[in-house]
Amino acid sequence: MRRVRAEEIMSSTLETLNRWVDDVARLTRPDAIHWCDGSDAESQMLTELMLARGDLLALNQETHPGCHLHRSHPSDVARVEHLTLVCTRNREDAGPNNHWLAPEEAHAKIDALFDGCMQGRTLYVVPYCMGPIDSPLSRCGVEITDSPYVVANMRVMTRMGAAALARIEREGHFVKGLHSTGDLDPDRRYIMHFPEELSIKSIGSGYGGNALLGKKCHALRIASWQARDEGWLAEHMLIVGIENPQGQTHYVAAAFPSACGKTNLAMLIPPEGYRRDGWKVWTVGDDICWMKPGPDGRLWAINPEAGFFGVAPGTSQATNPNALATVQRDTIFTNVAITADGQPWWEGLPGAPTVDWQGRPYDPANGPAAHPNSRFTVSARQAPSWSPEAEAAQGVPISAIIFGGRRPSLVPLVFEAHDWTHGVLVGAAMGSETTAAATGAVGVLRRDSMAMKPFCGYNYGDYFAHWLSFDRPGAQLPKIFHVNWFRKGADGRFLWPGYGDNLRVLEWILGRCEGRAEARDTPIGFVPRPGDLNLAGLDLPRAAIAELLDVDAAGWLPEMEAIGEYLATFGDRTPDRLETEQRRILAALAAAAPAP
Ligand code: GTP
Ligand code: SPV
Ligand code: MN
Repeated sequence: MRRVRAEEIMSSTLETLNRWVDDVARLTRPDAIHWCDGSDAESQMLTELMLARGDLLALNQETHPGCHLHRSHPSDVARVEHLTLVCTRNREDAGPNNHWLAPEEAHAKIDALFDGCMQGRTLYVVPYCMGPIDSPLSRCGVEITDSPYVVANMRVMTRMGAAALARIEREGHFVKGLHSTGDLDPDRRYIMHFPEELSIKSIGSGYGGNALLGKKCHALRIASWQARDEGWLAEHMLIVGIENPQGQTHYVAAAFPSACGKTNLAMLIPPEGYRRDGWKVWTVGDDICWMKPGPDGRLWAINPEAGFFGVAPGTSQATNPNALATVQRDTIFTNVAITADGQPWWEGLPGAPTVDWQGRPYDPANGPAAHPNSRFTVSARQAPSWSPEAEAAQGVPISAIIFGGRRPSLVPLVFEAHDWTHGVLVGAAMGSETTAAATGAVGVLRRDSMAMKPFCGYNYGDYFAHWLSFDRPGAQLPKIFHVNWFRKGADGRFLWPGYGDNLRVLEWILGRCEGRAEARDTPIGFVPRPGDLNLAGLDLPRAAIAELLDVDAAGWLPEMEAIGEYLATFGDRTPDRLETEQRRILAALAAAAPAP
């Protein structure tokens, strides 16, 4: 632990790092500067500090040893997409998918807010590594923050401290992230990205993706920009290993929008019959995936994170027992409710809340007891399903890529793209209902290409072209699929049981990759017939299965037209190959649809 006065900041052998810390300290005027080493002693010191300040509350230490509750400001409970900006010299490079400001104007605007904002506070220098410390696929950054809660979360979510600093000093470069909680006024809140400078500035929020800058800001927005330049992919995807009864493990990466099931799929527990047969599921990552073609032409993937920042509500013994087991100890809970004996509580758990997420006595008239975007922060190593390969320096080879979203109608349970180009179109065309993970209306259907709408750090048209560029001689690309766990019946209830039973769909997907599973060809792709899926032991009406696997060509026509209009919004940055593919499918749908 090195705690120094603001004027003594020569704490790294890297001159550019010292100079940056110095410049930031001059601007923000903290009382003290603390270089984080990531040690247990430091973590304990920070926990005690936060307990003393009321930033953390101890939960029931008998049932939940090492667990704490943090309540964020009620106006600061989710990502703020309208205040998240990508600041490139040329506006077109950020694209219509991003909010934009010219870099000089952006710096001036946000630096005015940083001016003196750390007076009375400690400035923490947080060196971190995204990915295993020894992996060539990993990338480092330094976050400067005045929030001990952010430091504590970064320690769980990244490889934070001395080892990361050593790698940064060796490499000589790092992503710069400057963060302050400011005054938490939503009118003085911005999350700005400067991909051309490899830097991030965030002020006015202490919450999740707005403040833990290694996560969405670095590992997706900045990394996607670098990945485009360097020939790899930075994606909003889980990574999961599926071990079959023969003992072979295949890895799958899946992109679902925020709060649409990544953590749950990554930690899936097989249904009873599958367990008996010897199927096992291994978690490699639950939110972010960095992939790069290996010498064998396959895509090799790492999880750049070291922990889970997972959605609490809905996590239960029935839906995600792995997650529940993971959060029994050493977990930071944010904005959950508590029970009379001080245990964390959220909707979906047994028992009863007595105090809600805002610290008020629980009253159903005030809405849910836990905030719908309440979260747990926990080390990935605590998951019973944590893969032995999760920290491998070379990553894991990906056999299938899955896209999916919340689609109450039209979109079948699963289908397979005809080829890579079609698969990129399927990803680009993704739509999903909005969730509580971002501020704003919930349940509104919007396009969310590759689940990256809030996270792609550059023009989506260029991003689609980058995806297409992986299809080249020698490539052994994964097959691409689309799933929809959220199809609803006429009664408004989900048709598919989801969770553990999603393994039935994964089995078909892997069967397709190995050339074993059957399907019927349709204009939107290959779709299983009911007999092609293993539905043994599943109590589901035949009509529900038929509806889940139906392809309504007449219904798809306007959807495919809307996809064409959407692609056109990226102008001449949209690759021709994608528009040609969209027109091909449109024509096939028109031929298949009954005449009106
Ligand atoms: P982020 O961390 O925001 O990126 O979310 P995520 O994609 O990891 O979503 P998560 O797995 O946390 O799930 C979000 C919500 O969807 C939870 O309330 C889950 O209970 C629910 N959910 C997950 N999988 C399924 C499923 O298969 N079926 C249904 N009906 N709900 C699901
Ligand atoms: C998401 O919103 O996709 C999350 C949570 O995973 S946050 O870290 O806030 O981005
Ligand atoms: Mn996410």
